[in-house]
Amino acid sequence: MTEEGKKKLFSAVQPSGAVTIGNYIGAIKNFVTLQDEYDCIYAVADLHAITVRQDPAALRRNTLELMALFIACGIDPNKCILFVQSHVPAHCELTWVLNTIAYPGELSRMTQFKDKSAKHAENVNMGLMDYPVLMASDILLYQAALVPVGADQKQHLELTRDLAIRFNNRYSGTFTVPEGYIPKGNGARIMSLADPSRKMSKSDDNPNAFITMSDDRDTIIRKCKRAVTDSGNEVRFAEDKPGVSNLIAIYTAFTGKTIEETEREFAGKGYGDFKLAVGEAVADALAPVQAEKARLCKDKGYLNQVMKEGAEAASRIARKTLSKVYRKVGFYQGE
Ligand code: AQP
Repeated sequence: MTEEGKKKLFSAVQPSGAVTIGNYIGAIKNFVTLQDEYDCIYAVADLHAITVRQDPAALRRNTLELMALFIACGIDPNKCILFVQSHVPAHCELTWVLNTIAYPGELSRMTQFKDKSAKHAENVNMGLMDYPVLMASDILLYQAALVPVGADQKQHLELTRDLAIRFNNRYSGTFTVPEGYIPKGNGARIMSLADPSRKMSKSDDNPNAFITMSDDRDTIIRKCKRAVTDSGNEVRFAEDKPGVSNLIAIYTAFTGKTIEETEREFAGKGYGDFKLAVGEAVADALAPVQAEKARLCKDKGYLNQVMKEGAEAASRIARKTLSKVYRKVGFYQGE
């Protein structure tokens, strides 16, 4: 499990659908890179997922599959703590306390709350508004110094820092104030293939807007071929070319090539050749991950064991912080 002395790092992904290459490039890819340097704690955020309506059977399946995907992508349960958020009750308990120092005004101003409220107008629930407080609890429970997330989560991370500072000021130093680890430049925010002005999201109604980590080769290539591009036919990374720039970001993330190398590689070639190459690069990179994930999904006993051990290890750290918080706010704990 984790080692003493290293800085702690926390992050999570919601099992709210099939994980996209946006989630992978913005978050999971970094989870793997950082696991040797930090004491890493990664969760499947099922408590967050129910802030929008989920089919219960699909949620259970997605939870197991996400755990398998983490491992198939290279996260090593012997180096990191891997667990399911609802298996550690301290997340809900700390959320309650932090709710008492969070203001409705700041929560209703969050971009994700506004976007998701508009998208799920029939189900604007308190959990949706409280999402960032639960996220703050996730991070602060583990005294995480670093949080690898995509750029879309920057605002929530800022709120986490505000809540930590607010609590520390009111009750004396309790929480580590975390820093974000957001991929630099083009990988931070992968955009929708159907509308490059919106981020790629696993809950998008249009399946052509995203590539999932389990899409097969033909589907990946078809989606890349259909991706919305810009006028002209020059493969160049530029602000006035959001569609092509997004495909370049995806291509560089999966091939390890730079933007300049990519522009040179496709100089004089049209969008058609480039889109095919993007599709092939993504499919080639995902094939071994998909095979490993399929193997792991057949071994439920192993996945259950990882989750159980992960929840136990996470609980040990979380309860320590929670008991400190309870003491600070004045809850009687027996003296
Ligand atoms: N398009 C993206 N580009 C880069 N990073 C992204 N992330 C999400 N979308 C992109 C990062 O993935 C991690 C896990 O995200 P999440 O599942 O916890 O929630 P999310 O940000 O709300 O992701 P989705 O795909 O948009 O899910 P739904 O549709 O269910 O809301 C986070 O670190 C996030 O930054």
